[in-house]
Amino acid sequence: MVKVGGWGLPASKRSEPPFFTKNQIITVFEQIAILLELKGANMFRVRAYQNASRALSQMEKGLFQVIKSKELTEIKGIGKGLSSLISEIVLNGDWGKLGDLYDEVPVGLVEMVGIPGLGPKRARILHEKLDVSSIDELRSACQKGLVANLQGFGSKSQDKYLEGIELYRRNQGRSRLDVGLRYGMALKSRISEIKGVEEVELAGSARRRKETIGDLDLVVSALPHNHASVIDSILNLPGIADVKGSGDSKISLILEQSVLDSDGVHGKLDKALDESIVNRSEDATIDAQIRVVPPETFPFTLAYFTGSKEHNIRMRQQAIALGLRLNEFGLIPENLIGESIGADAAKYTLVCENEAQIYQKLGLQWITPELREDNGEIEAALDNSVPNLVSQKMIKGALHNHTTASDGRNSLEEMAAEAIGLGWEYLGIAEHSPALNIGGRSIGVDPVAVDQQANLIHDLNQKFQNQGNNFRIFHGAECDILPDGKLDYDRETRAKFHHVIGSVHAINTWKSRDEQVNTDAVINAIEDPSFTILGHPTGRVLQVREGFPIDMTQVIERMGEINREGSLKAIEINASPYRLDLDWRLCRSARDHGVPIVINPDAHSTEGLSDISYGVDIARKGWLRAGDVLNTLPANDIDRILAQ
Ligand code: DGT
Ligand code: CA
Ligand code: ZN
Repeated sequence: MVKVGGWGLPASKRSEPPFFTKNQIITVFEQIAILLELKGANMFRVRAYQNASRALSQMEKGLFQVIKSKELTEIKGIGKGLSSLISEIVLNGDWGKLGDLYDEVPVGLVEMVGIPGLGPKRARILHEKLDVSSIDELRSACQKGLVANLQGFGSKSQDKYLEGIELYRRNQGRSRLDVGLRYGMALKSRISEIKGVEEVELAGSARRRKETIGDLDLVVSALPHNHASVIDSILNLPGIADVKGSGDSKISLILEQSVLDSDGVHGKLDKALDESIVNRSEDATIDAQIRVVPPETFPFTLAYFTGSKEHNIRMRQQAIALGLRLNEFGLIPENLIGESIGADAAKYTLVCENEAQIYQKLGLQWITPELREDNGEIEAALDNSVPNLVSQKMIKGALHNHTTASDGRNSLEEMAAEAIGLGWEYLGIAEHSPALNIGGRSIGVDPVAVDQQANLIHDLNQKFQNQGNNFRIFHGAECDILPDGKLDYDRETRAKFHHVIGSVHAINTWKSRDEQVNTDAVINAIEDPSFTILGHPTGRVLQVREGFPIDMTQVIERMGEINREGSLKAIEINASPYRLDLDWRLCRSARDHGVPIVINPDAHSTEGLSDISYGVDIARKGWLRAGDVLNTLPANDIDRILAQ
């Protein structure tokens, strides 16, 4: 059996139909398509599984219902053969011969498909021509130059695979923040419904809002006489692929996608994410460690497992200096503790009803989880100067979003309506400029279309005004920063926009160049008078590719200078969970240099606008206050500032 995270046929946990859920079948069919491609099967067979899996994910009705009413064969994309297989799976729990396929393909080959930029077709060729059957063998073939010499591959592919392997190894077993949070929130919500549970919180890196999550940590409070039944109920929740371990107070689980499905109450998976970006972590599993503790221990256990480890070490030192011992069980005076250890010592603990009281007893202001990275938060808390961080309700709009005029999926009106629904005062549209090519085709907006969009925006704004609606659209552009540091469009066209977001997109060119050359080019673009906001500054895509080399310190310093001279030059936190770029580690430096930050969802659809929440998380993690974030300003102020 293939043992790659989340690969293989699931086992049914039910004794009557439906034996498997729609999502389980979707996942298996996606995997089967990949296995068939790796085996070199007929492309029609591969497509049949791909199409069926897509049809299932777009189907709105419940699968069991559709099967019972014999409507499955009427669904477009599901052929006759697969429709009867699906019925077998759901009604009898029988996957037919699909299990064999998992045994026929070498595990290493499946793992290779997890490398960003390497699909099943090419993995098969590498296997056949170079006898490569694992990631390690592929790496050594690349290092020997064998891949570069292979027909149809070349040294570019070889370099790409080497970088992809590096990235894969580093990210192995980690999930993007949005994926981790969805699973985590779903599990939290399911646990909160269990009888006997007093309280449940997400801890660990998810609570600290790291850009990627290794495993989930949850802390559950329950009265001791309920522990056994609570643990039993948790083990019987849907969405558990495997139980790695379970004791009196600790459970270690592997969660699969079905923790999310059912009614949407427990969190839905957004399958409509940008399909141009390979996204494997959605199909993968995620581990969860759950601790069940009595209510009086809960705040200590929560604080401990929230981490970070570095923050905990500082907290413990703080305690020691006061003659106290801090651990996951309590805050215990050294002179009382004697020989007792662990949970036993907890009976001597000082009473803390919540986390804030733990911090208070250590002479500290409470520190919000996002800041707990030992980046100066302890010093700030000692000094009563923990910053008052920006929050989502302070956001009044966003400036970087796309519509169908470039590569977005929704119209201007639809995007505006969604923004109004979010309570925003404005929406900035910033379509791509003509230089941006995807698959040899420009997806940018030419100067004529720019004027058309300007008129459309003018009319819509007029309409909002006539309706007494305090909402407006700002007409910007996401203008390519060309490799030579010039901006796309001519000066006259650029002058028409409310704001110009300069972004690097020709990433391969920039990646192959020297850091200083890139830094100079970006600074050159920023110095252009029309330039207002630096979009996704490094071009990274989390778990897919690193950004291009650039010295952000120089960029931030130069932007600070220009701001002091009176021209607005802001940096975006691109809030798409694929990017989260500017990195949170650099936010405070931008702030300290007087460079405003704009949190932008870079939405390509109405749903995309709500990605703003991840950007706010990252801004908070980067110590930013409302005053550091441009789009906490009301529309009139933004209008005035952009007009300068
Ligand atoms: P992850 O899962 O890799 O994304 O990162 P975390 O931060 O969730 O780390 P994890 O899951 O290993 O442990 C959760 C928290 O438990 C961690 O942030 C701090 C605490 N913790 C774990 N091991 C230790 C340790 O050896 N010492 C201390 N002081 N704290 C620890
Ligand atoms: Ca964790
Ligand atoms: Zn962009």
